[in-house]
Amino acid sequence: MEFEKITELIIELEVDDIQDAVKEALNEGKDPYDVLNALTKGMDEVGRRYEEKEYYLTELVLAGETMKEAFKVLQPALAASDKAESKTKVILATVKGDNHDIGKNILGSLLLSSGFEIHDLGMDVDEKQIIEKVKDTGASIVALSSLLTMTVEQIQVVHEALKEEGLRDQVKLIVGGAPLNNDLATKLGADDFAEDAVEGVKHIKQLAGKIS
Ligand code: B12
Repeated sequence: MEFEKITELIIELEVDDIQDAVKEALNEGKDPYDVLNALTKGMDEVGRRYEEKEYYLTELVLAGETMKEAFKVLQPALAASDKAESKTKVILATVKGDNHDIGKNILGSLLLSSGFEIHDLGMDVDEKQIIEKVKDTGASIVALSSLLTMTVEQIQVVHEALKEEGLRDQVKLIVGGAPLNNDLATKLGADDFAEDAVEGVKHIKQLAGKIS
């Protein structure tokens, strides 16, 4: 199974064929992270086509579904490829008003594979749900995703709410998503930003004091 073929299946929205292709690649001994890379490349192209108005919302939804199918097969392979580490608790959420969860889910899967304990609150999550979860779990990391320019300020809302509850010093806040960068993340009160999910895992390991 060529990586180009996997990328193509995402671009062509082949929701029924993607699992077999991923399985085949893994059976051939391909590195699960290379498979992830091929899938992500496909999503990048889907995004480009959407921006160029070659694809519409229907295609975006299908691309999301295709990605989710692929992940059902890829996730266990990613988990097996990493050694489990001690369980730092991470709360994951896409911010209020935002219904994009593919990037967040990839980060979640990679973190799970790296031995983190994940509490995924889903999408469109407000600050109250996050506060409640921090109190419930005693999590030390909150990882927020925002894909819409319109919703990035929700990061500041969460930062302020954590401060008000006296919880801000107990948790590290890391954020990601296309409209964000290091400067903006800092301005919004976050401790850290990462460009993609693989970098995100590295940063979260650092924040958790697992690597220096
Ligand atoms: C798929 C998609 C959708 C799907 C989402 C399905 C789902 N379940 O997620 C659907 C169809 C629902 C959708 C809806 C909309 N979308 Co949309 N969507 C996209 C698209 C094509 C791909 C996003 C994606 O999944 N990428 C693949 C993943 C793997 O990448 P990612 O999300 O960027 O995540 C990576 C990194 O950012 C990072 N990361 C992400 N989160 C986090 C968090 C942390 C802590 C860390 C460390 C890292 C990290 O790691 C990830 C993996 O490496 C993008 C275009 C694009 N090129 O990004 C537009 C895009 C994000 N959408 C856009 C828009 C405008 C919308 C709509 C408003 C459209 C509409 N008119 O209704 C709605 C909004 C609905 C809502 N309230 O949220 C715009 C946003 C523009 C902006 N800057 O505000 C974009 C950029 C397209 C465009 N150019 O116009 N969309």
